[in-house]
Amino acid sequence: MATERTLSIIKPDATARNLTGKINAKFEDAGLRIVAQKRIQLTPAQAGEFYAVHKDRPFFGELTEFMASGPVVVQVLEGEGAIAKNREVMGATNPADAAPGTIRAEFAESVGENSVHGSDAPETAAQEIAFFFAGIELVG
Ligand code: 3AN
Repeated sequence: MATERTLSIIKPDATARNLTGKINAKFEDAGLRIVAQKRIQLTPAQAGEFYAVHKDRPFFGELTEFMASGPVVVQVLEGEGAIAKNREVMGATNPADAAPGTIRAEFAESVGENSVHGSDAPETAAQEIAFFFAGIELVG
């Protein structure tokens, strides 16, 4: 399997509970390398732009408001099959369905406040990485 990069976000519910290090340990223990990382605060408009694909979903307003409610840590994870591996480490969207040991099973509070985001395909990974990072920030 090829080395891939994927975009990860540690969401406001997790930064508020000081879980950045515990979540990063899950990525690193799974063999994912954090090759870029920064802590930022999104505006509701920026969150809406990032989640534009969900703009017609009933939870769009709640989602963008939540993502702008506190700091997030945006990061690029690299590794063999990183996109699928990261989603495995994250667990299912709804923490009630997330497998034991996954980030969402251990830390997520609800389907909305679910601690982490991860890209779902190579095309979205490339777009989402470019949304937050310039090429010069990705040193491998
Ligand atoms: P995932 O993040 O697992 O790829 P998506 O792409 O279906 O899940 O949803 C994107 C984000 O929208 C989720 N991470 C979650 O924060 C939010 N979301 C999804 N479904 C709901 C829902 N029913 N109610 C509130 N927020 C939701």
